[in-house]
Amino acid sequence: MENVRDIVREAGAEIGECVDEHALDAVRVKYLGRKGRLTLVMRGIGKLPPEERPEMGKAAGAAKAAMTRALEGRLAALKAKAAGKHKGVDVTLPGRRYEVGRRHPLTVVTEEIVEIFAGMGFAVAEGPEVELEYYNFDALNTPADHPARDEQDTFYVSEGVLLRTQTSPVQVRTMERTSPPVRVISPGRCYRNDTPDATHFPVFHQIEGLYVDRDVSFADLKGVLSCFARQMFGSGMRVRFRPDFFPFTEPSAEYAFSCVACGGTGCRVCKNTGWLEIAGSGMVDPEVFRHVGYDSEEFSGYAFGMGVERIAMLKYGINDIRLFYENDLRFIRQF
Ligand code: 2NM
Repeated sequence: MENVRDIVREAGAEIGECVDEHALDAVRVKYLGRKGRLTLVMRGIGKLPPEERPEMGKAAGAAKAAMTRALEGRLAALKAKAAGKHKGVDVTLPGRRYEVGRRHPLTVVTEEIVEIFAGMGFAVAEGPEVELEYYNFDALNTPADHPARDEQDTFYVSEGVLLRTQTSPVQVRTMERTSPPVRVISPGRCYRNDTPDATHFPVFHQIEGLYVDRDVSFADLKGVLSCFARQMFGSGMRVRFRPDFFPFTEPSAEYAFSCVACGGTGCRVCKNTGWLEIAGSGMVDPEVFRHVGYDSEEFSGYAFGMGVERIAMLKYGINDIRLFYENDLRFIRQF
């Protein structure tokens, strides 16, 4: 009997010291296994005198039950502890992902156009989007009664102050403070009171170019725009000029590139003409030179403009200008 009580006490102490399931199993085998200490005691009961057997059998049975409970309790505690440990940091989980931003397609195309003209010697000139009516219209020889000045077409901020409708006022400002030669392009945001549709939006982007020097001719203009067309859309590009009218250039011409979709044979994109109208150009009107103090007898210059959205739509095959302004990530992520 003394022996059984010692066995239970020692087993209890050993179980309490177990730090994992493996150690716990070793203790179970040591006491309850086939040759375990308690097992041997129980086997020996049959050899005891008959009157001692019932009491010893009861004590050994109770000892086995207590030991089994202690083993199960310790096992449950070890499992709970192990589960608790993993609630902290699970180093096997993938790291947190951060979204990476990218340039807007209009930024990408603007930078590409700027790079091409930079390669031909043009510097970038920028100016205010909230502009004086003088720089946006008067200095550009636009008559007081010209429809473009109408509140229907132009956003006025106050008397004589408006949101620029083109980036040419930047060029007027550049000429005002520098003497020829001047060779600049002005990329930037412009505003016109247009109802949005597939090809119009009240905010849009323009890039205008200007070169003023002695003996600048229309042939020089044709040269830079042809060179630009080929760098932007490929060596097969052809450029067409047709007479047009702008208040700030004389003579003026609209220019077109051979269709980027069909190469000029005719398709849906070019409405079977083989040509895509890009924008306007011309030789700077002497009236503009007079406003900035240039002598039009000594200097001549060409100017041209183009819509960034138009170029981007042709480059990427986009059929609706509004997509640039919706910031739908499914669209934005493609560039
Ligand atoms: C265009 C078309 C034709 C232009 C004129 C000037 C300036 F300031 F020199 F007079 N800058 N840009 C011009 C000429 C712009 O855009 C369609």
